Amino acid sequence: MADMKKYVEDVLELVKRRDPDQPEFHNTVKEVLTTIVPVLEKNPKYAEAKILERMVEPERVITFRVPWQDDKGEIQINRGYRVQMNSAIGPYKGGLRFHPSVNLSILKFLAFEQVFKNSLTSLPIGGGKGGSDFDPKGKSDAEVMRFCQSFMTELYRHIGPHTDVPAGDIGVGGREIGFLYGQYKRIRDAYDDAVLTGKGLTYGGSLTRTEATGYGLLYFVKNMLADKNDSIKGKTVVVSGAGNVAIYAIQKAQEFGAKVVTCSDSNGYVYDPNGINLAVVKQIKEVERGRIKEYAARVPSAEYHEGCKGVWTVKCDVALPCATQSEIDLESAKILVSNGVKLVAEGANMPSTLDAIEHFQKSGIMFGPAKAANAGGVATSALEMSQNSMRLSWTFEEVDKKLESIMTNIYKNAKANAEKYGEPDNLVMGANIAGFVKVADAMMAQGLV
Ligand code: NDP
Ligand code: 2IT
Repeated sequence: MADMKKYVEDVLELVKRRDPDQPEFHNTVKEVLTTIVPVLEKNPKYAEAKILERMVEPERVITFRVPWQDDKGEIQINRGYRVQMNSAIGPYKGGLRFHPSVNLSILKFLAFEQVFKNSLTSLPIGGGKGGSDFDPKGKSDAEVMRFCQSFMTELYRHIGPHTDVPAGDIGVGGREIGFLYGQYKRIRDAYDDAVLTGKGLTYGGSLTRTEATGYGLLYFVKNMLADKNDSIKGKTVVVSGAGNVAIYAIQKAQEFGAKVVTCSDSNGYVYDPNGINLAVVKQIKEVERGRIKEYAARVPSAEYHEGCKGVWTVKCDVALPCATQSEIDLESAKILVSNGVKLVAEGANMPSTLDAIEHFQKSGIMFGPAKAANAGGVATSALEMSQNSMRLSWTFEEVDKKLESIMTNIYKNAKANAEKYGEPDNLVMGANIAGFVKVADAMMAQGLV
């Protein structure tokens, strides 16, 4: 039998040689490929068909110029991207990120993750990701609109309800999706509402999509704990971030009876021993688009600390990273473990570095990997597409119920594969294997794609 460890190492070398300047992409490829070796050993057909070499090469990468005019009349030029990674099981699907740090390495990592995440949802969606190095912070609504219109003036030709369906991610929420959809519709002269998800409720959006990633994370955590005859009720929870994912993770955690004591943004974190007052967070972040520092000025029991890394020094039972990639490094993982954390589940995409994950696993911490734990957002996006196609809308309760059952299935599928391949507590391996097999089989069935 061919040596599959060697095969994986060779593919990793190939990826590094081709794109030496893409560390985030290297990391995610390494995370996925090193954990699926047992499946490759059982099924040599994947190596023979060069499935891994195919998967690490995006089907298509588009980069484009985005010129726009700011409120002072000055012309600004940003870079736009769409990475169409894999369409084996459905149209490319995945968010758009607007953040100054956006580059091809980050978008390829996100698109690669998205392929396996979307496969896990059991819904017919392929994987993609896009965005821009545009920074929406401090921009007026009019500037954001002009940027979105210019961005879509190029992007529209590459997307469509049966081709590629973008949504939100960091820096892209309901406001941006509205501007993007308006411009798409003008250019195409068609009410293709299933071309974007995360739309507003008055023009084809789905109830529960706003809440879905955060709620889904907590449904996943509920399943993890239920397997150990435990629940989150009464537990102390540390959450990072104060954006879409963090806010609705906090909301559901509180509903489940947990005490959430932190949230954060890229400047710092707040610690509130009385439990985070979510109405205040929503007012600051969703309404005023302000900084989380404000929270401490409004809530007397809270302390504000500069620097976002300190959030992992707060003692907790459960840690839910919901801000961004690589926010938990080995040092933070060690502090969490020595402070007695029992469970870590990822709301953000790849928030834990590879050595941090290894440390959690070695220490016997329950670990819920991003592509399984945060799949509720994209799953609900797929439900939005279904409703658009059917020209009807489901109630909040209907969508929420479907979301919960999808998250339970993802958990069970990841767990079953972890057990099948001999590492019952390794959900990283279980999720990667479950996600991989479906995409690989679809690629095999479709010939040389
Ligand atoms: P938002 O833009 O709504 O919020 C992002 C939050 O993370 C903000 O509080 C932001 O703070 C903080 N943040 C961003 N960059 C950094 C950084 N470099 N260091 C520290 N904090 C940072 O985005 P979302 O909540 O939608 O996304 C959060 C994470 O969840 C991302 O990893 C995203 O890919 C992932 N995700 C999102 C889904 C969705 O449906 N929206 C679905 C699945 C995963 P600041 O305001 O200072 O920038
Ligand atoms: O990372 C993600 O899964 C998302 N940002 C959501 C993508 C989507 O298409 O809803």
